[in-house]
Amino acid sequence: MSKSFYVTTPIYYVNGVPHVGSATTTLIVDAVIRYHKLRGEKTYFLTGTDEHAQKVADAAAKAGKTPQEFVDDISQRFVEAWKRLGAEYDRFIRTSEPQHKATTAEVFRRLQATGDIYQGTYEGWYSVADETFLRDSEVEDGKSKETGAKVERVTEINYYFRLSAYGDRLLAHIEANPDFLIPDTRRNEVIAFIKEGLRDVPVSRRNTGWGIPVPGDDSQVVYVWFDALINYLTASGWPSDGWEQLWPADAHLVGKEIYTRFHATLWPAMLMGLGLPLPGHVVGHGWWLVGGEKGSKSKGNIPAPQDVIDRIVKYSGAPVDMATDALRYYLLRDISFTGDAEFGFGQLAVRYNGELANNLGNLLNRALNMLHQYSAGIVPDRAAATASSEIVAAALHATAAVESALDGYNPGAALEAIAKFVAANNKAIDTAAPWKRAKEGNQEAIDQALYIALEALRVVSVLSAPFIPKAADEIRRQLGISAQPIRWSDASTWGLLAAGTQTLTASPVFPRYDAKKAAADEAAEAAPEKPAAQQVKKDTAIDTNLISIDDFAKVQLRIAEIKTAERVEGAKKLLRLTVDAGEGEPRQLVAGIAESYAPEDLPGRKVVIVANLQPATIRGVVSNGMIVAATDADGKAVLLAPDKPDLAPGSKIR
Ligand code: ME8
Repeated sequence: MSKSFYVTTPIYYVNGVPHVGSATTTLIVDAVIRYHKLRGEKTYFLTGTDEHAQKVADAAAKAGKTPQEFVDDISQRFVEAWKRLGAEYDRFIRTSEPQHKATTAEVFRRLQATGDIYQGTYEGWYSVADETFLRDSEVEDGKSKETGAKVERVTEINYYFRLSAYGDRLLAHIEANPDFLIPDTRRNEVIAFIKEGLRDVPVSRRNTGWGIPVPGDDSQVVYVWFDALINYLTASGWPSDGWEQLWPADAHLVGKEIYTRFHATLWPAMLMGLGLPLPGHVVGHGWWLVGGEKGSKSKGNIPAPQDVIDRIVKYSGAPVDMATDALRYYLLRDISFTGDAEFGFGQLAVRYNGELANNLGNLLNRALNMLHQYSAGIVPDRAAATASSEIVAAALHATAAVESALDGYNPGAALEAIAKFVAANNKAIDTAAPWKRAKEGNQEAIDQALYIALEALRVVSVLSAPFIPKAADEIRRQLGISAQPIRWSDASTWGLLAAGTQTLTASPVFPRYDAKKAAADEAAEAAPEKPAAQQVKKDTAIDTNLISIDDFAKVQLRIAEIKTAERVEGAKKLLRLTVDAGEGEPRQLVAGIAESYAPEDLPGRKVVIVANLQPATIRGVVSNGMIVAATDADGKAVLLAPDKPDLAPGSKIR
């Protein structure tokens, strides 16, 4: 039997309930596994809970429960949360299970037999919050220098693991397998950590009644991290027959704080000691920050996934399934692998409205609406005629980009490629302008434009299925192809959408999220007693949701010169502008400045534009970017101009 593609999440501590941080790692694995499943591969997705921590026993005592009662309850909360998020795991492992206890004892015995585990006395520091032993040099003022967590002095008869013997072998493995550690920045960190010199690590603690007893020595329990890492092997069934169908894991996905010390050093060394193959990849992502600090269970500063879903439902009116997919989208789109990312409802709204409601939702809506208007909702016979369209090449390009991103465990890059492909399609419809062709009576041109858009949406339904599975199904339902199962290979075959397919009338998959109302409600909740005047002032306060320099660098601000300006018919506030942004050809923008500026005063003025904003259609006019303006005390727009009037259009603003 062939080996399954096997990927794991960390097993989460049950000292608190699931939050959007733990949800993110689970969803990354879910997206990767779904992608491999769609490719027809045999897959195995492992997640679960880590139950023997000291902090879990402490939390149980605080709740007035026995540790076992406590972990049974919280573990179930993880099961439920992952089900609600659509995480299709194959096994939910719990370290309090008999099978895991037996495997851990077996690993311990084997490493004792080879001399890799030996007896020694440990006196030093232990941080319960991080469940980590620390050296004197890692402690300052009773706290871990790295995490700030409180430490306690412990003296216990202990067992050690001979980690110091594995430095050279680990370095050799990392060298020989350049993609073992992902991303590169973490690989460099690990190499530096190992080169500093590895020391043997304690692997047991005094038995206080909670944990897996050390085989043959009931006075000790196995150190929780040693026990926890073994879960990945337990799930394979090792050492019973058949374990090679799962082991080695193809990848372990983890957050950065448990990367270097545990998953990239201790765990591979343990496997080397057992003579077992190492996992294919260890992939580490950064943290969601909340107000600049790591979001964590113990601080309670990070929302539960369900709270975010409820909020999306409340402010968009989306059904729960679509709100769930919207949360999946945001977490997978914006989690950073090289740095950290601020979790914020503002940014969630930007992604939701910009990429789901506007970009994707709009493409589906307008393509179906026009198909119903011009062709009774029936897919035209235009596959052959559209095969030379630029969109076909773009579809292949997007598919390749999504594959390479997912092969590298980078869902954000995959979603970016999909969003670009959808935007290219919106642009292609604008250019083909079926509504104009209708006035000319050119049905062939209409059919071609609409076939391209609908077929592109079919491709998008395949590419986006690992990330937003319910929305992908909904797109296919509206396209009239829900009876056909999704297969990954169908993304790269143009023309599969059959002529004559009866589509449904469009209904918005992602209704707009009312970010203004959400922000207003939040402000009111935060300051119910404040007088109105003070609340107005809040508008000018600097948002404390800090962004990183990398986030800022994503916004391309440019100097542009206004060439023409005219009012948009029927819209009091809007002007249609063409501007020279140094690109050779002028670009068209729509700006809400008609109440502050007369069109005839504008040509020749230099302004600042956001050049890489996704195109939007405002009152039927396409806007490629946005002019930035300040607001004066009366609420009027004030354009910003460079200090040097002859500054060339296209000049970058940093
Ligand atoms: O460390 N941002 O469990 P844990 C992003 N039991 N991801 C986050 C996050 C945040 N703010 N907070 C948590 C443990 N995570 C051990 C693991 S594995 C053999 C044992 C995610 O409950 C991230 O994946 O503290 C992180 O590594 C994991 O949850 C830590 O979960």
